[in-house]
Amino acid sequence: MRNHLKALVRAIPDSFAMATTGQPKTEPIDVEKARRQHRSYIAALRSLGVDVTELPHDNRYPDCCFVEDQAIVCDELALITRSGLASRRGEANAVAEALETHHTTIRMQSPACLDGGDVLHIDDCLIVGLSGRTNDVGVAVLREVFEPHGLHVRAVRPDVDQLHLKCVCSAVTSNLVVAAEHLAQPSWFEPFDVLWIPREEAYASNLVGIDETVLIPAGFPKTKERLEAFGFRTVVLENSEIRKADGALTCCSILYEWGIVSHR
Ligand code: CIR
Repeated sequence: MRNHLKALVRAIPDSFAMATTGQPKTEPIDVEKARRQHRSYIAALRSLGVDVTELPHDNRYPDCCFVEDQAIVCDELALITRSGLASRRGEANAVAEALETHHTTIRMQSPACLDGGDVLHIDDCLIVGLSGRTNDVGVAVLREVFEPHGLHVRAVRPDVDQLHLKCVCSAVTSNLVVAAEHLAQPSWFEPFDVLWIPREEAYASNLVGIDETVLIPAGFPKTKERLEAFGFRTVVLENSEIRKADGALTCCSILYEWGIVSHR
């Protein structure tokens, strides 16, 4: 049985329509709709027994709701990252303050860069993507902080078109990854099992698994079907406005186990 699950989330700022995006801004972000979608996400986490702490938004940082990028938390240790996007670095202070209450926090320093969206934590492995947001020095810091605590760090190189590693894969249980065909490489995930989903549904490879339930974004029927065939219950969440800001489900929380310190 796993430990108690906690999540740190951060409210959507009034400035969310100005969030960073690499996509053409064809349709503007509807901030109120984004807030409704975000509230449903939080409600879904709570309904699954996750203890959620919500930080207030900060309008100076349009991307501040994407807390995942700001810290890597494993057991009692929290590495506060230094985002690969300079305009997002100020977001880390509030996240660090919140984590300091219960964790030993370490702050990543220049020239290291790493976004949490590049770190897939599965069992005792941290698979880290060298994307445009994460550099070799960031990976070295990740190793330095977590390897002495029994975690293994493996660096992989996602396609240049991907914002983060977890745009094409995420962990659904402590032994199973969901990954997009042709965009993720099987060797990245060895020895774990992989449930492959079609490339055209790659956005849905970013999902949140909690026990036998998986939160998935709306609009990806093949992924839903494959997960259900695998025995999971799916909870479908509308995510259109978060997606316009290049966000997905994992990036809206820092989800970590808490309680008994693991056997590692
Ligand atoms: C950014 O470009 O940094 C934000 N607009 C999106 C961050 C999404 N984060 C994530 O997937 N971990």
